[in-house]
Amino acid sequence: MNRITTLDEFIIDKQKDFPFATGELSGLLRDIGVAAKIVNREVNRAGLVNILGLDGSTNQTGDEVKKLDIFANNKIIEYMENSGECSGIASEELEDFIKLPSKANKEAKYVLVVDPLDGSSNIDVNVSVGTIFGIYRRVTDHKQECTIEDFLQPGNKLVAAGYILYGTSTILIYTTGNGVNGFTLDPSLGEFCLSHKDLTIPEYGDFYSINQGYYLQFDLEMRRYIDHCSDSKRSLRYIGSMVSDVHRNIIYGGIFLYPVTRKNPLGKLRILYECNPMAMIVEQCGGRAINSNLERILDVPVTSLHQKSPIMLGSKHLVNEYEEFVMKYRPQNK
Ligand code: AHM
Ligand code: MG
Repeated sequence: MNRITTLDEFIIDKQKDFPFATGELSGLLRDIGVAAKIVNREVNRAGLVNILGLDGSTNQTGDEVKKLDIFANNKIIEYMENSGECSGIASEELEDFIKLPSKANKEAKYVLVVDPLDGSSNIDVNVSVGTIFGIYRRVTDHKQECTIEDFLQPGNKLVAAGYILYGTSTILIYTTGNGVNGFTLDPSLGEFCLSHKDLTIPEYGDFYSINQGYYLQFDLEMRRYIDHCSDSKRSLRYIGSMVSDVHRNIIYGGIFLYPVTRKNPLGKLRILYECNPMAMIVEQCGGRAINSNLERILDVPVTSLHQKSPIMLGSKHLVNEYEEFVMKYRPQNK
């Protein structure tokens, strides 16, 4: 019988590949894994909150009951504070980044960017949600507190990225820039166990994921591309939860598109918390991620914490095809 490999074992084992590694990144990844288990527990019992009448202002212990995305945000911050490996966090839930105190004699050299619960509007209807995270090495003096410069780095500087999908099972996917691996939570063991080794995305795929309800708000090239997907008898699959939609496309092959619309002329998704980490994972799986100017997402300069971006990512062939449609149909004066 094959012996299972837990997330912790895997992380420690991978660290051996880097003889000068200090273990800080490994520690940080392990702490994210623990925070994910706690968020998972709360996501799973979200439905009970109403049944048990806990959605008022206080819970059994007298604490205020928080919305799940705020709970996830706070839990991740709490774990990072205790870990001592992380010097600051920028979160989709927070207007500004927060600085974490470093442990004595130890200057944390990483910062975390996170969307604690992406797609959280889906929770009340029992649809999958996810956590997205990215880790940057600081660019400022590690002996000082972190600054905004540590966060405003392009995606190509990410040292690690990952997501947790709270679906029919809970899966944690991560990369440190050397391939992608996935770990499924075994509830009986309470451990993430290696389930998707060296994950790759199919080069072709039959799925396209886009909010087609905005069709009339899309630009011409996007409308033509969608028509093409439909003409090619591809299946439209859109959960409205980026992690779930991208995960399916990684496994089966497909493209996820969140373009500019009249309502969101800069796109809707945040480059720091959503686009960059997901782009790194998809690229590491062998796929592509670009914006509507056909720039590689990971090379786009990041100038503010909540910067938005249009994004198209997934199987290489499908993203290449989208690129061809842009070149063919984009009006010359645009
Ligand atoms: P959120 O971070 O507020 O949850 O929003 C992000 C989500 C993505 O997961 C999803 O792809 C997108 O918003 C859906 O948006 P829309 O309802 O406009 O299609
Ligand atoms: Mg989000």
